[in-house]
Amino acid sequence: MKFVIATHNQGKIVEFKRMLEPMGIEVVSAELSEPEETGKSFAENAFIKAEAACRETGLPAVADDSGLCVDFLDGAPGIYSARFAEPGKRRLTVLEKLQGVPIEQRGAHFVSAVCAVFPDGDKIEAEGKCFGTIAFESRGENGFGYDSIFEQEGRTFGEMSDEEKDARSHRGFAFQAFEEKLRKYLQGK
Ligand code: ITT
Repeated sequence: MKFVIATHNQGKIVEFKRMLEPMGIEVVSAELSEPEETGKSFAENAFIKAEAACRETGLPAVADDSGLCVDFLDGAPGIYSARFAEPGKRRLTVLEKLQGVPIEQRGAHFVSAVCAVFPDGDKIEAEGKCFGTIAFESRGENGFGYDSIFEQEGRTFGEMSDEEKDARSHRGFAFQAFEEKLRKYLQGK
């Protein structure tokens, strides 16, 4: 089975491959437009991206809409995580907004909504979340996006190996649920 990966984010491309290839899925990239993410939820935006890629390529397509929700910021940046501040300034902006905030109030979680759309209009949706805290400073070079400021048990995702992150990340959980749903979907075909 072949899926077009509907993302322009390099970090996600790497993780999609890591998660989909062991399921026996061939992942292909394509020159895709970037549809406007007008949804009001992660799930709506994931559908918008997967549906557009499926329509453009005629192939099953899979997308993820994800983000970081910070308790102290009432859940921001949330679905606006990619547009929260200028590229390169997003982590620092979160750290600045939490300056002086004690550890007990630094709770945060990541969300990943995964959606696959098939040329006949069928879709599969799955969601994953993971909980942690916002670190006091950026640490670690692995991963992408907010990984170096999101901490679990004293280490940021940026300090974890790929395997460690995948075993506990929002995207790891979303793709675990997705795999189960895809298996059932294919059985019913
Ligand atoms: P596509 O829409 O093309 O997939 P994007 O980067 O715009 O790429 P989103 O709209 O889903 O993707 O925005 C997600 C934001 O949340 C983006 O800024 C990411 O860096 C961040 N993010 C998502 N998953 C993450 C992860 O596993 N680790 C760190 N940051 C993450």
